[in-house]
Order: sequence, then structure tokens, then C-alpha cells
Amino acid sequence: MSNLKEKLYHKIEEWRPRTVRLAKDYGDVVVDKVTISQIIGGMRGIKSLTTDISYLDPVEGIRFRGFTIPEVLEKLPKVPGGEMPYVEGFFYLLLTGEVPTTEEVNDVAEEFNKRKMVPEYVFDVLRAMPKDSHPMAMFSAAIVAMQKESVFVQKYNEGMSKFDYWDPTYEDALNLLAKLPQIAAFIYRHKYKDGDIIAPDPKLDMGGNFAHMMGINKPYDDVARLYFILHSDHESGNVSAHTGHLVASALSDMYYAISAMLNGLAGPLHGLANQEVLRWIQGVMDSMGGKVPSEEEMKKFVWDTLNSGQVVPGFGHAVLRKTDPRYAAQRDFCLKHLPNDPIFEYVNVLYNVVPPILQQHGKAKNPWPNVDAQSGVIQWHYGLTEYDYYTVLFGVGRALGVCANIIWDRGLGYALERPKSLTTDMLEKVAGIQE
Ligand code: CMX
Repeated sequence: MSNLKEKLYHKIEEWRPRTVRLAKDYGDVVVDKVTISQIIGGMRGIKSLTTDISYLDPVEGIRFRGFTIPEVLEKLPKVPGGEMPYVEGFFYLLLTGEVPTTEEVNDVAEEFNKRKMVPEYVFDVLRAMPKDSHPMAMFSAAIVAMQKESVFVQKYNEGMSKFDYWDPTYEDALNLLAKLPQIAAFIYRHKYKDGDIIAPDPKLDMGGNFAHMMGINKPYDDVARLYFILHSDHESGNVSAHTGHLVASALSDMYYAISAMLNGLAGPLHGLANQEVLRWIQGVMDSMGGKVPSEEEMKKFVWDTLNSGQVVPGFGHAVLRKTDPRYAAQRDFCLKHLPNDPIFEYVNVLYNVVPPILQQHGKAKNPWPNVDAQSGVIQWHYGLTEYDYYTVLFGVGRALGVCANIIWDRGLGYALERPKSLTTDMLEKVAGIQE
């Protein structure tokens, strides 16, 4: 058993009695009430999920295992010669709640390295898809194509105690995560670079190897590490994390769950917003002939978007009520590495202009920028201008968090998810509209 798996085993064994006790001895304690507007409004804010991997405070933003983003970036072991931590070390933190030593990070990197060979049939599946398929559809298809590799399915079919479910789930998670950078880079080079594929370099860490296979020079390796870490988890209720958890709750294996997670991420109200931001900014740039608009000019573009019934991409959030710290972390990177980038200047003008307009517009509960408002700027700067690819980067990151969650779901024996539906008639009766 690897060191990480051994540690996880003990953590799960220690934690499980807490969950069992809550369900058994305190199962009837009321946590929340549910209103009709929450039922009609997408279950917004109903406290009905449990996770210990991350917590999203509406004002402070995300904490991963209790650590803020600046703390994560500061405390985790860094890749030599780079500014950013190892993604492998971050995954260790998500799984165990502990900051790893360099040796522990190296162990995880070695685990990934052993498992990273992508079966050739995955590339055949991708080559067989129409060239104009969306990269997210390709990413999802590649992952579900590997479902037959699931160790969980094999062990389940052999007969396994439910206390052991987490073990083959862990195996599936590591086998899958180790392959994602190469699959993602393959999709990029196949679709946009005439199939000129770059082979992985076994000496590199996950972020470094991804940058290498994308064919983009330093400091893009640090960009990749930062992206994967920032996008990894945002507690359990967002569409991608919740989809992964929901599908896995039926004991569907990790390949089904992560493929489904990506399908949820691919919506324009969720992960696709990073592509939408760039598309929107490009529209503004085209109509300005490339010149950075003044704040007055930008205000007009924003109002035109709102008045045509569209959302301003990259702004607003279902939970957050302040500027997203993931936006702030990327902004810090831009200020250091690309302060004079024209798109960064656009995004800065938007930062000044959009929140007061959304407040005046009076609908969005959160007028501040989210993670997606800044993501595309950095990618564009380093030559990744094919913006319909951006959500794939989000997907590689989000898989880290969702895999960690699903392993723990199985470890703690979380149940099949099954909320209850009511009819409109029933709701009207509850509202007192009908007898
Ligand atoms: N521009 C215009 N209108 C907005 C808005 C924005 N950026 N954000 C919210 N609104 C509107 C909503 O569409 C909604 O209008 P209706 O009442 O007509 O339906 C109203 O304000 C209230 O919405 P809310 O409660 O503030 O926000 P929701 O929880 O319903 O939705 C989100 C959250 C992110 C989908 C929404 O803010 C949005 O559409 N933002 C733009 C798309 C985006 O950036 N998505 C990425 C989010 C981060 C991620 O998941 O990747």
C-alpha cells in the first residue's frame, strides 16, 4: 500500500464513527428550512450536503481543508525553479487534510507517474470524433471510454464489503487523474495544432508535463499548476461537483462520475463562462478596433449586453458575495507577469465598470467578478487563444476535488442521493393558494 493510501485508510477509519454517530444519534435534528423559492430556484442555498474537502464562505471565499488560497500557495512544497506548488502535493492536502512534506509529494508524483499511460484506444476515440466537436465533449467521451478499466467495477463484481468501497475508488481516482493532463493536451494538439502531438516527459511534475505536452514555454508550467489548484473544488453544491457526487452515489464508477461532472461543467452558466468571457471581450475589442475602451465606452457595451437579455459573463455567483479569491489570485499573477497585456487592461476596466452597473440593474445578488472573469486573460497571453478549450483546463482541476470527494463519500458510506419532488398542485396547496 502506498504511503498516501495507508494514511488515508487511517483517516477514514478515524473519521467514520463521527458520521455514523451523527446519523444514528442525531438524525432527527433540524438543520435548515426549505422555502418555495428555493425549490423553484434550483435548491439555492439549501444546506443538504456534507463535505470536509472544502468550504465556501460567501464573503471570504473558498478554503481547501481549512486553508485560504494564499495559504495553500504559500504552505505547499513548490516545484524547484517555479513559484507554484506541486499539484500532486495539493491533491495530498485535499485527500488527507495535511500539508505534505517534499518526500510525501514525491511519493504522490511517483504514484501518478506509474499510472499515467493512456490506452491507445482513447486516442482512437478522439481521432474518430468530428473535428468540430467541442473539446469538452471530447474530454468527456475520452474519460467514459476508459470505463472498462474501473477497478471498482471489477472488485464490486467479485463481491466486496461496503467498508472497502473507498479502496478501489481510490485506485480508479489515481489511475484517472494521472491520465488527464495527457488526454487534455492531446485534445488541444489534435484539434488546434494539426495533430502534432508532443509525448509526455516522465521527469516532469503534473503541471510541468502538461505545459510541455501543450507546447507552451515557462512560466506556463506555473500557470497550469495555479489553474488546476484554483479550479479544484468549491464545496459540493456547484453543478460539476454535485453531478460527480450524485452519479457516484449510485455506485457508478469514477469514469462515469467524472465524465458526467465534465458535462455539467460545460454549461455557460458554470465552467464555460471562461470561454464566454473571452468571446465577449473579443466582440468588444473587434468593435473598438483593438483599442482599450474608456470606462464610459465599456459601460455602453455592458448595458447593451444586459438590455439584450444576456448575462455579463464572469460576474455574479450563486454563493459568493464578494470578489472571488480565485479571481484575485489570478489577478496577482497577471500584475506580476503580464501587467501591460491588452486583455488584462480590458478586464481591469470591466472590474471598475461592471459591479456598479449590476447593482444599478438590480438583479444579480453578487455584482463582483468570479474565477472565470480572469482565467482566459492568462491563457491568451501565453498563446492559448483557442478559447473554446478553456473549460478543459477547468475540468482537469475540478477532477482533483471531485475525485477526493468521491473517495471520501465511499469511505464514510454516504448514501444514494434521492431528494423528494412535489407537484405544482402540491406547492400551491402548501402556499395556501389552493384548498
Ligand atoms: N449578468 C446579468 N445578470 C445576472 C448576472 C450577470 N453576471 N448574474 C446574475 N444575474 C441575474 C440572474 O440571471 C437572475 O436573473 P433572473 O431573476 O431574471 O433569472 C438574477 O440576476 C438573480 O441571480 P443570482 O441569484 O444573483 O444568481 P444565480 O445564483 O441565479 O446565478 C450565476 C449565478 C453565476 C449563474 C450568475 O451570476 C451568472 O449567470 N453569471 C454569469 C455567468 C458566469 O460568470 N458563470 C460562472 C460562475 C462561476 C462558475 O461556476 O464557473
